[in-house]
Amino acid sequence: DMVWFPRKISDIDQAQNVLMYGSDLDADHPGFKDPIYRKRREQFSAIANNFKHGNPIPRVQYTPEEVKTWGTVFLELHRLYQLHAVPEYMENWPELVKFCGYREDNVPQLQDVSSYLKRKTGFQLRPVAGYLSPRDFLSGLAFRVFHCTQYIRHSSDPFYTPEPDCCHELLGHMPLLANSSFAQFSQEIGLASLGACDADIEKLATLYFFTVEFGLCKQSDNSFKVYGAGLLSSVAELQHAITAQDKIKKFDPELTCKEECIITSYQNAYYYTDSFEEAKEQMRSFADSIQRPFGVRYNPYTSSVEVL
Ligand code: H2B
Ligand code: FE
Repeated sequence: DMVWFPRKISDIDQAQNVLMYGSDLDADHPGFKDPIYRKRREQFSAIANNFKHGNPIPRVQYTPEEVKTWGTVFLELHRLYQLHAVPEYMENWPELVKFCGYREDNVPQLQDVSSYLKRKTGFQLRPVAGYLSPRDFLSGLAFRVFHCTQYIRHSSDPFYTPEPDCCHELLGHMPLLANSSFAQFSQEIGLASLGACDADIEKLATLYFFTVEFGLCKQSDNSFKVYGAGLLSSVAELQHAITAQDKIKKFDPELTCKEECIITSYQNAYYYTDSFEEAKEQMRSFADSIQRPFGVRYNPYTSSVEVL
């Protein structure tokens, strides 16, 4: 039997398996002992759980404390981007400032970013209550839907979060989803995941992790610049990755897909390609090697997947 997967974009309403946190926080989470934070997180969970494809994403009035946490992260990272982010990341920054309210004193609204991306690369955002299952997360990418958390990390530790939050999404992921080559790369990983067996989902999730979350690109002067969102949203690990040159290896899907993803600490290794185009080519041939008894083709006119 074929495993179920979304065939049309509204089917994503049925692919919302949140694995961790959601409204119940784990004991080692910095917000666990803070009843006000937990209560606040329930509001964000309600937005995500009530969301249906095609709805506008509700706007959130962030509290002064939340805006302060955002501002702290924003300022520190923005300084590092000038030095370490790939040019493709910086390219769209002025538009994010202009159209989406990227400022130290303002947390951008998901709906504004979603409208901007839709115009730019066809990507749209969907609010999610926490860490989504890799299968569901990847299937969203097949339709150019990016699941985005809307809550912000706990104020006690602006530079650390054990789970994705809106600082990670907005600063780490959004600028590159506005790049058409990167958007296509993301969608191709997603399409390769549809209906794949669990073992292949795990390989694709690992490749996603070491590219989209932790990847680097070699520049024409042989230096490395960062495009991975996990690095572009972590002050400490960004500096670590860029100075640990012996840990930077050439991306090779066959080998990289067997590496361990470390969620709560620094990676043992980071992977680079010479360009997004190269990562895309390599991912494409890897995806072709995945055994599926059917093919899929995305129809952009109907936002649906044809099974061949
Ligand atoms: N869920 C959420 N909310 N944000 C992510 O960035 C994310 C996710 N990443 N689930 C996924 C898993 C990714 O690391 C891969 C595909 O497992
Ligand atoms: Fe991420």
